[in-house]
Amino acid sequence: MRLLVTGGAGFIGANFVHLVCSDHPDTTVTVLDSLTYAGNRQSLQPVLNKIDFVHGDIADLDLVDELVSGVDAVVHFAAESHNDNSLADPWPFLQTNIVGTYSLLQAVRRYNVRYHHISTDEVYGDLELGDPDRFTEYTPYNPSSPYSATKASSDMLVRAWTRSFGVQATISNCSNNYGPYQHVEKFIPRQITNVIDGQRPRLYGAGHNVRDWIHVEDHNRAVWEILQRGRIGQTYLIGADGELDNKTVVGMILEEFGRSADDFDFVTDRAGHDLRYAIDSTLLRTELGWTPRFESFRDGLRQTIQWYRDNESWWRPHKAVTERGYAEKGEQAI
Ligand code: NAD
Ligand code: TDX
Repeated sequence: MRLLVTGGAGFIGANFVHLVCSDHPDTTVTVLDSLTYAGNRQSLQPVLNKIDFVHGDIADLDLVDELVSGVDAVVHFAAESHNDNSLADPWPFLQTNIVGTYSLLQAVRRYNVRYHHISTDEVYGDLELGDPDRFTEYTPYNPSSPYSATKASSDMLVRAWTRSFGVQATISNCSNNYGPYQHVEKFIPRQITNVIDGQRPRLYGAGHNVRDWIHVEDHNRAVWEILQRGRIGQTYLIGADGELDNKTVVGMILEEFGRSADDFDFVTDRAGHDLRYAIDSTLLRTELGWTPRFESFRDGLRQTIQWYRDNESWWRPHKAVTERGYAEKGEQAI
């Protein structure tokens, strides 16, 4: 199979390319990535001799048309992905997440190429704390942030192109990922690298917001299964029953470094901060037989901490500028 992977220099996309190169070496991979602040060619260093890397924008209709004409399938990871940035400046989110998806859909429609769309559980909005409810494939869309609204919009485009034009598409909506190669702006890497630097982790609001954590490898193995055996037109939710509140996660990180679990600062809350996400992945498990391999979050977290300890040269150049960005957005200890 000849595969086009968009956003392959980002966190999840790079991990996906590593997985495909190691587990499915008969697959030819082309990565299309515009190398925004979140893209890092170094994340693909170990496999650069096995793939084609194209530096370009998914919203470039001519480039996308040319690349899609030469492949059997597209897996679309590229996005502006950080909620806090979408609150500060929504425009790049509309351009990449909506217009970029449109550009890919037009090309896969033209060449009848299989398309898998990577999305997020955030399109469903949030759940109450302590509520037994979880998101399913049939939960109504109710996005809260500019980021999640643009992801919801892109999902809607995929559904429309599938129904109206017969595009051979599947969609997956996954919960919060953690693991190697995640940008230091995101919650877990930010706190790990703060602690490595002798700083205190920074918790938004009261730290009681809940996220449903999944290791990036488990997410990507599910994506591969959906690409191979998913039903066209179907949405699959991906989640590993990993609900934890943010304060608990920060406590676990601190403990792994031998520091007290309450050695953190509360800082300004995120505007519109979603309370809780939780995924019911029954469909994926029963229909495609997927199960997560990372059964223990603590083990996955420990491995991730070790990766950040071992790969300081990967994240160090981005740390100070990211922290400056948070300060400029008005983050303050409360
Ligand atoms: P990321 O920000 O780490 O990586 C995004 C990548 O896309 C970067 O390499 C960037 O350079 C590239 N990119 C951005 N704009 C582009 C454009 N216009 N043209 C080409 N490339 C462009 O993001 P991530 O965390 O790896 O997320 C990947 C996908 O998974 C996104 O679609 C996101 O919505 C989705 N998702 C993420 C999570 C999570 O926890 N991180 C959870 C569920 C779904
Ligand atoms: O310093 C922080 N302190 C803090 O308490 C940061 C950066 C975050 N948080 C909180 C906010 C959230 O409740 O931690 C939680 C996780 O935050 P993020 O890492 O920003 O992730 P989230 O907003 O939940 O979105 C993530 O999961 C869904 C990804 O960034 C999205 O791309 C994905 O769609």
